[in-house]
Amino acid sequence: MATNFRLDGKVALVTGASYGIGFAIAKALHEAGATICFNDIKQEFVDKGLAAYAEAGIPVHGYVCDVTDEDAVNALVATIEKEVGVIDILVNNAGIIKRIPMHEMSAAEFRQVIDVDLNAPFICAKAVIPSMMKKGGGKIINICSMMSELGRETVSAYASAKGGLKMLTKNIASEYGKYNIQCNGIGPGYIATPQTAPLREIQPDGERHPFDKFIIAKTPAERWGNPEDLAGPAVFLASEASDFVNGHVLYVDGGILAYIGKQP
Ligand code: NAP
Ligand code: GCO
Repeated sequence: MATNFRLDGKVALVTGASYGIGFAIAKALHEAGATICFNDIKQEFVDKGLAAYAEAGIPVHGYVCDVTDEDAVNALVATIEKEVGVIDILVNNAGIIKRIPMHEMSAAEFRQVIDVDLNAPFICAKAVIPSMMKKGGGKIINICSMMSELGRETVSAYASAKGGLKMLTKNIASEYGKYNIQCNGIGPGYIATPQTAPLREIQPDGERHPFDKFIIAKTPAERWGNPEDLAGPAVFLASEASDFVNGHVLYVDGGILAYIGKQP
């Protein structure tokens, strides 16, 4: 049914979803009927996540797993299949950023960002695809970025990874569309989460951060996004309603990519 946005009976894994965008997406998928699994890199973050989901009244399965570790991801997927069921929806959300001028960034730092933001989505998608093929379909949603399209000072590794993730999205769609697997991206604009907190810090003189003002001037909606702004797009891309949407990146950016920006 092209109008079926429900996810009843579906199992979803949202990576790095103890808080922030991942948590909001997991909550939305739960409200649409899916059973939620999430992971985070350390037990203390999983515990915090479990407490946050419990407070929101959402039953979840939480696991410790570093998404860059292929053996650990394969073990996680096997455990979820045994304890919960085959993963129907994978959301590759876990991500990091390092804001360092490129000429000062070490190759090790660059690699670390590529490892979490690009290699890990490959590892996680590779781990779930065989069961999706056997089951007759599945949904993979990669959390991309404005930096899948644009560059800016200090984020060379992040932009390289998120640009690569856009192309990985298209390639998974190309390679597995015939198995009824849809792989799409969500490209959030500037969303108020811990990841972007340094860009919104109030200055010693009480003024808003210059980057905060810059983003408001660049966004037709004239505000930062909230993690909840990604809920509807995630449910759409996880549901039957998007069964003929494949290899697309849905930018949820308040219009940033359409706009030249407000004249100072
Ligand atoms: P966040 O608040 O920093 O959350 C990211 C989550 O990923 C954290 O829970 C983090 O764990 C987890 N994580 C990091 N490395 C991991 C690993 N190796 N294994 C497992 N989990 C790991 O970020 P967010 O702002 O919610 O962003 C979520 C996603 O959206 C990221 O991919 C980000 O790049 C993307 N995004 C964000 C924005 C934005 O404006 N905020 C915009 C566009 C795209 P810890 O608990 O260790 O931190
Ligand atoms: C930055 C930001 C961005 C956002 C986001 C934009 O330093 O420019 O952190 O990269 O997090 O990915 O879509």
